[in-house]
Order: sequence, then structure tokens, then C-alpha cells
Amino acid sequence: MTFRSLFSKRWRAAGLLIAAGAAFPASASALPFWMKLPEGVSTYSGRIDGLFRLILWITGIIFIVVELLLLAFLIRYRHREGRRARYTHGSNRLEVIWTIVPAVICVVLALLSRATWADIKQHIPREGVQIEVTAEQFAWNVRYAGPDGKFDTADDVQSLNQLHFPVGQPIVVTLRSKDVIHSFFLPEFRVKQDAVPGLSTRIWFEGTRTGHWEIACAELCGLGHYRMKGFVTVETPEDFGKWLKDQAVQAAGTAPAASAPAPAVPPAGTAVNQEAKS
Ligand SMILES: [Cu+2]
Repeated sequence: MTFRSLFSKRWRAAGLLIAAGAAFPASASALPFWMKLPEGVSTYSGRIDGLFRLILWITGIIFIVVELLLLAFLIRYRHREGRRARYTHGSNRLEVIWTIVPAVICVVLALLSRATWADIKQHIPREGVQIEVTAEQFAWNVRYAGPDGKFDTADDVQSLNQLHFPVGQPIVVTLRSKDVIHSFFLPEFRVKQDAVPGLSTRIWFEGTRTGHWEIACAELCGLGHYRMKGFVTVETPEDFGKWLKDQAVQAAGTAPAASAPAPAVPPAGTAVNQEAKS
């Protein structure tokens, strides 16, 4: 079998069929049962999942085809007594095809994801509930404007590793970091954004139902990275308002401790960090 015959009509037909299947978005609407994503609970989780599935199908099929070809070549051109190596320049036509096809796929994916990217990363809702999240080794400091809706006033509310917000309203988080790069990850909301020291990054999301989930740090940020966990509570606007008021009253009642609220999770991470430094 020659190099050329390996890419005979039969192979080309099979390749075209696979490419057509991968490019057809309807075929990308489902994932195998063992690849289930966590439940999506934000307004844009469905759009992210659609893009994720489409890209997974395309790259998955290409991966399988490439690995099968590799295997075929390994067997076909293995060492045999008496067989001599032969110089071949290769095929210009094939090289042009496998350069253009991935380029076209990348451009199509960029065009398909453009609107979603703009809605999530560029069009931050003006009327959203403002929350500040500051990451540090190894905790999430959360700050709310309090009942007056303004930051840097006496009724600001702070919490450690506890993120509360109302359902059905856009939430705008200003993300910062005190020390190293962390990554604010809300898997069920399809939110993942780096928190970079010296930068304020704004992100937004909107919960579609009430419930409890977790915040994870998705950036290896030090020895305590594995336990840099926070908790998300999505509640009705009434419950959220009540919680915020209670927190403000509590903070006012313990004025000297207001700047350092009782941690919900022991900040043992700090100790580990100091150990690491010493
Ligand atoms: Cu971290």
C-alpha cells in the first residue's frame, strides 16, 4: 500500500462523513451518559454547554481519527527484515487540506461563540447586584454594599467563604486577589474567572433557581489550594434582603469586630501558608 493509496477514495469519503457529522450542531446536542456536566443553574449555562459539547464532539472525533491513523501507520510501516527506508517528500495537497480544515473549523467556532462571549464577558448589566470578592491564600472574602446599596459606608457587610445572592437578578462580581493568582469557579453557574493581584475584574451571572452550591479555586495557588472552598446560597430576593439586614445588624452590634467577621470556616490556610514561607 502506498502513501497515496492510504488516502484512497474510501478514506476520503469516511473523513468527509465524519467531518460533516462533527460540523452538524444537532449531533452535538448530547453527551454520553458518563460525560454529564453538573446541573446548569445560570441564565447562560445552556449556551456555554452547547458550545462545550460542539467543541468536544469536533475535537473528540479528530482525536479518534488521528489515533487510529497513528496506529495504522505504526503497524503498516513497522520494521521488517530486508525492507529499506524510502525518501518521500509527502503530499502538498494533504498538507494544504489539513491546514485549511482546522483553520476553517476554528473560524466557524469563533463566529459561533462570538455572541455568547460578548454577552458574558463584555455586556455587564448596569442594574446588577454589586458584590466584591477578594481572594487570598486560602479563602474568599465577600463584601456587600449593605441595605443602602453603597460600598464604603457603615452598613457594608462582609463574609468569609459565604456568597449569598438573590435568584432571578443579575449579579456583578468585582474580583480581586490579595496575593497570588486564584480562579473563582462556580461550576454550576459556568463561571470561571482568574483573580489577579493588582487587577479588578468584573464578571456577571444570574441564578435561575434557589439552592446551595460551592465555590472552588481553579488555580493551583499554594499548599492550601485544595481546601480553598466557599459556599453559594441563592435565595429569593426577600430572603436575601433579610439576610443582608441581619448581617448588617450583627456587624453593627459587634462594631470592633466588624472588619474581621467570625469566619465560617477556620482560616487554617493562613497557618499553612506561613509554614510554607518559614
Ligand atoms: Cu486559590
